[in-house]
Amino acid sequence: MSVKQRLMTLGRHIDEGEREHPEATGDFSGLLSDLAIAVKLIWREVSKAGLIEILGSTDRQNDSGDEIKKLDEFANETIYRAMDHGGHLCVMASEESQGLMKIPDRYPKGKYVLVYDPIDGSSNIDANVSIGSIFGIFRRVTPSGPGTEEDCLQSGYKLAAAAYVIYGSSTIFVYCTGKGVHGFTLDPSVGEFLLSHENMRIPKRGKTYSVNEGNYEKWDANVRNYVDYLKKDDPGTGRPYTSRYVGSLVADLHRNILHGGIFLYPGDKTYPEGKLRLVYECSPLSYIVEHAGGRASDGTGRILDIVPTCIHQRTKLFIGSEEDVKEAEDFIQGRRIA
Ligand code: AHM
Ligand code: MG
Repeated sequence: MSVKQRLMTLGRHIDEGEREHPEATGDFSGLLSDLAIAVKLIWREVSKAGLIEILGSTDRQNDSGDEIKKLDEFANETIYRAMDHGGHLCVMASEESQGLMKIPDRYPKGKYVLVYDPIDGSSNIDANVSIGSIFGIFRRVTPSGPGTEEDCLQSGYKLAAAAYVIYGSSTIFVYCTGKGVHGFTLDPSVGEFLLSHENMRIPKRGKTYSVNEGNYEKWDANVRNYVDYLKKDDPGTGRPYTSRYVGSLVADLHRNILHGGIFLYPGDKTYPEGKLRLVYECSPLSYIVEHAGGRASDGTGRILDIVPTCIHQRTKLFIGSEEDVKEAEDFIQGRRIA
């Protein structure tokens, strides 16, 4: 019989992690378990999305002007409803909700804060392409009572945990509480996430780049230079790089974590500050990538060091293999040209 990976459920992994902290109250593992239930409910809807009337536009726009799909709303509400009464959280914030998502008065307020993107890659929903969810968990900074904006507007380096999910050819839940990055694949027949990717480490350098190159004309010269450089045929250097762009950040990033590479969403004429959101997209993913041995930058500094000033703040993002991101920073800051 061949040696196989330990048979470990997500729940047991979370419990074992908590047992390493004798002072732990069980709050944190309770929170993560609630989150896993929300994810399974979303997975159930995603996997039958073609079968029921969940697809299609609601003919409304979210705060940022993007069209809200029904599945985004379902996921947004499901996560909120799974997390609002456990007593672990004091406040939540989501890409699909304009303001803070308060814990109802009737429920106890906890010491953690949840920020999330319920469905990432939502433009892919009705094309059956992989989509995902992103989560960040902070400790509250206010002492008690309902959480406030201050609790949500924390730099990514203060995260207590982060997770992402991909609803793809299989559904995978990847999480990090500061001790390694671990991936669990859902076995739909038993409804359990099983450990499939223990202690994920991103290669120091990859040979794949992920960017929406349709924006080339809208980039500044430094960004164009960098992408031109990646495409140059230069035998012996690994270039040209392979281009892979799903259009779901989580899916592109997950592939790059496994195989190495860089994802970039730089500033452009439409989004001078970058398109992606700092608080509930870039910070949690940067936390995970750094813990997997990678790097995440806005081109000039570490994503995790940025202090957010509003919940829906955007940022430029260069994330992935350490050497690739460092090289990108050299180009973005004009220290190198192709
Ligand atoms: P979303 O959370 O509203 O789906 O937006 C974020 C997504 C990322 O997943 C993806 O990388 C990017 O936006 C795609 O944007 P574009 O279509 O401009 O390339
Ligand atoms: Mg998103």
